[in-house]
Amino acid sequence: MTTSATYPLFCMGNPLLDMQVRSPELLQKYNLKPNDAILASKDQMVIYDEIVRDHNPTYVAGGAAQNAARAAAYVLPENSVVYTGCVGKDVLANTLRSANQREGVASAYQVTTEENTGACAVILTDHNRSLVTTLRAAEKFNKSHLSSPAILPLVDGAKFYYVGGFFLTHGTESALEIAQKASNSGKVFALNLSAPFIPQFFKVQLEQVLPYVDILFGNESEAESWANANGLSKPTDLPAVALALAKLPKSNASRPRTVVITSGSEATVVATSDSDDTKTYSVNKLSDEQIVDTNGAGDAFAGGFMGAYVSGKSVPECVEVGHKLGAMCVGQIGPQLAWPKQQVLQ
Ligand code: 26A
Repeated sequence: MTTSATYPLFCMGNPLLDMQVRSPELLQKYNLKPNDAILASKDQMVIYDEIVRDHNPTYVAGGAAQNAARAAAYVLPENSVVYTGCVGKDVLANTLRSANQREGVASAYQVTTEENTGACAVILTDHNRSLVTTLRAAEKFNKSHLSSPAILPLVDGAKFYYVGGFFLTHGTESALEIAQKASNSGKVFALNLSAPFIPQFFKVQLEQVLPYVDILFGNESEAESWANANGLSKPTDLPAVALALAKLPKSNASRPRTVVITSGSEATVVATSDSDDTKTYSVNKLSDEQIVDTNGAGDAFAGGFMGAYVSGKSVPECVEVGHKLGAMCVGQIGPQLAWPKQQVLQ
């Protein structure tokens, strides 16, 4: 990144290269759920070599927040989105940089020589995707990067922030720094729950960040996981769970918290802290033939929503843009959108 410009939307997460394969056998062999996102256990670490050796994977830029950043850039004017995370000094990182550049995201990576760039094995079966991640360089991200001379102006210059819940596996201090800055200056901080294991196993970290969250994204299984971890009586009642999340204490009282829970092809639920009612927004179901794979669909939704939000659109309009980009992503291989660019924001 060579520019000193500032960008309205600052995103942070784990930059990963996705390695996609379609293989029910791999699900079985590595004991994976068809639809999940996990960190690879020691025993599962051999999956990456096996995929390269035997499965001819498709490589695509991934990393949940980075996917969302590219989706936001899709609907915004040039120079609107910057993304940070930690990569290695390798060709994987170059692939990610190229995708960002092509799609209008400025890469403000921290670069480590200690590890290679992270990777995610994406095992596709039917319309499901199982994500198995090795973070490598991504978990070497250091909070000092955020106050380094090149990055600090980008942090301070932004007006909207988007952080992946996945980042809380190692980077809670950095997430808190951004979240608190945003809250103290009345800017908008958005977080994605990212995966069921985040509210389950990173409950404390999530609790630390939630008071600063203005916009919270999640899907039905993440909402259920949060509800279970917090003892809610009806963990599958999405409107009730969304409302409970919206009503959690909030540090910046100048605007309500908005909680947006997607549910695949079922309706999206939105709750806000200033109301006891929730709203639902139906989703246009795609036919089987229109579905390529579902990897990155939730990120495309969140990124589309954020892009529209940054443009000053209302929440119903943001949901509509999110639905459009989610559907568009499902029609492409992996976390990608349709090119040449289609006009999404009116
Ligand atoms: C910490 N973990 C497990 C992760 C991820 C992740 N991004 C950040 N951290 N595990 C999977 N992903 C990404 O999620 C996208 C789909 O939503 C994958 O790289 C994939 O592109």
